[in-house]
Amino acid sequence: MLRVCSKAWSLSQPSIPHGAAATADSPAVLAAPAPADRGVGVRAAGLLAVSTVAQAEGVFFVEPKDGATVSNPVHVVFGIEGMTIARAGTMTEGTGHHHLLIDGAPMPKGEVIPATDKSLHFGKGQTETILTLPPGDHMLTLQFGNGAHRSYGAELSQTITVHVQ
Ligand SMILES: [Cu+2]
Repeated sequence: MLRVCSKAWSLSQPSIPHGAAATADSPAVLAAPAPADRGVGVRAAGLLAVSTVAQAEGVFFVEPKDGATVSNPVHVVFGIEGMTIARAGTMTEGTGHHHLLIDGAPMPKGEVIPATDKSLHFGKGQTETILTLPPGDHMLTLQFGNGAHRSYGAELSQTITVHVQ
């Protein structure tokens, strides 16, 4: 009877010496990883659900799609869920306008988005634009900001990469 137990756990624990004490310990050793794995699985599923909801209620590129190969002129269409588009200067809560950062990353919440040839404001409430980009890979970040051009942060942004022919 002792030999049967010993064989069962020795398959995965070959270094544990044979004996009554080791056999008694082994079921606990073997059982421990299973609940831990399930815990990780539940946490991972929870995170996935949260990020899916965030994407559905956030800012996104309608086109081009992430990883797309495009040619000039590049037609870019902006999407937004859960916020209302308003002209620059409108300070009503839950409103703002789009900003397109060319080869730029999302901006921290509250920071004023600069106005440059690589940081474009759509303060009239536009939801699309046409760009001419140098050939090669480019990162495009759509950043939603309030009426005073302050960033709503990474949660109201999307960054994609496009390959310009
Ligand atoms: Cu702006």
